[in-house]
Amino acid sequence: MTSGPARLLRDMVRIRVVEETLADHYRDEQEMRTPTHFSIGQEATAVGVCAATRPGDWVYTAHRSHAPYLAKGGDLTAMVAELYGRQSGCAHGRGGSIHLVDRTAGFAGSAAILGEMIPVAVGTAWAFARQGGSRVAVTFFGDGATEEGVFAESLNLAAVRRAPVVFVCENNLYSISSPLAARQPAGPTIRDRAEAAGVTAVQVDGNDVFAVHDAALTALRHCRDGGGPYLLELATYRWREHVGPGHDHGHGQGYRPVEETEAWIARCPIARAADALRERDPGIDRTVADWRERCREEIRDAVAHARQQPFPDVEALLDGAYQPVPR
Ligand SMILES: Cc1ncc(C[n+]2csc(CCOP(=O)(O)OP(=O)(O)O)c2C)c(N)n1
Repeated sequence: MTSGPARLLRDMVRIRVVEETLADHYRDEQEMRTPTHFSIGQEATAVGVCAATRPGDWVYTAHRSHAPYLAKGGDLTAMVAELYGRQSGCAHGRGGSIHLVDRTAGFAGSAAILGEMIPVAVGTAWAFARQGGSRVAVTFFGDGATEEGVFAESLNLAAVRRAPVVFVCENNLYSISSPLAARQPAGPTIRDRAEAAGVTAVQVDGNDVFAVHDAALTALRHCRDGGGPYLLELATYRWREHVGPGHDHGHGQGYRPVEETEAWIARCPIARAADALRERDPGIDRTVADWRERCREEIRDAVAHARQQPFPDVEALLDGAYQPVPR
């Protein structure tokens, strides 16, 4: 039973197991020399949206990249090798966690500069439209990125050109340790700001994978039908620290109230999806346990493989960094 709703649940379970395992290795071994931004707790946004895309659609993300990469079908072995800095990594060991790419899967790239990939996705969408056909570009970013000027410029250009781009804001309330309420005036939401720029926009519960998926299907259809850009503002929450494998609530860091974090953990997107499916499939918990076991083997193999791979040659580190000037 891995079609439709069950597939959405399975994909979330896989991402959760992969990230939990990578976080343990990261903490215990100190071998992955790359900053890691885990999406544990936010799996429904990546899975709900990416499952609504087609293979020809391109996905871009910011730094919180593992979940959308895997949800879009990015190669797990190549991702893990990238985190370990190996030549066989998806960016040849030069990018790390923040610079994932798997063009075969339609995962066009992720980048660390806040807002950087938003205009790139708009440009791609505009190119798709000019080529004809029905391809769509999708760009994931956090609420913090919406405070970059390029976000407003990108909304504007996308609206003027009716570019087939889906803006996916994973609103997890914080930009590192800064709460949204300290950064934005009370009143206009991110959805409101998009609408003011002429972009169709909706707010969705980002921990409800089925609601996210339905909204994403609508957004992508709207783009394919020539309706112009669409923004999904998805309310969600990260369970771990901003960067790194640890938990920061209750550790004296104090920027997130413990009760707030616990309330969001109680709204776990995986538990909620399993609850919703249990009525139709009373055996769902057994199935989830089997998936978890299989995913543990898959990630164990990927880590073992990565650790045997060579690092890039020092002399080759600039390969791909510069392009010859065309004459
Ligand atoms: C232009 C720029 N300014 C600042 C930073 C430092 N920085 C990295 S992540 C981050 C916060 C991101 O918050 P958000 O966009 O909400 O994404 P989240 O981490 O919550 O998923 C900041 C300020 C950066 N990478 N780029």
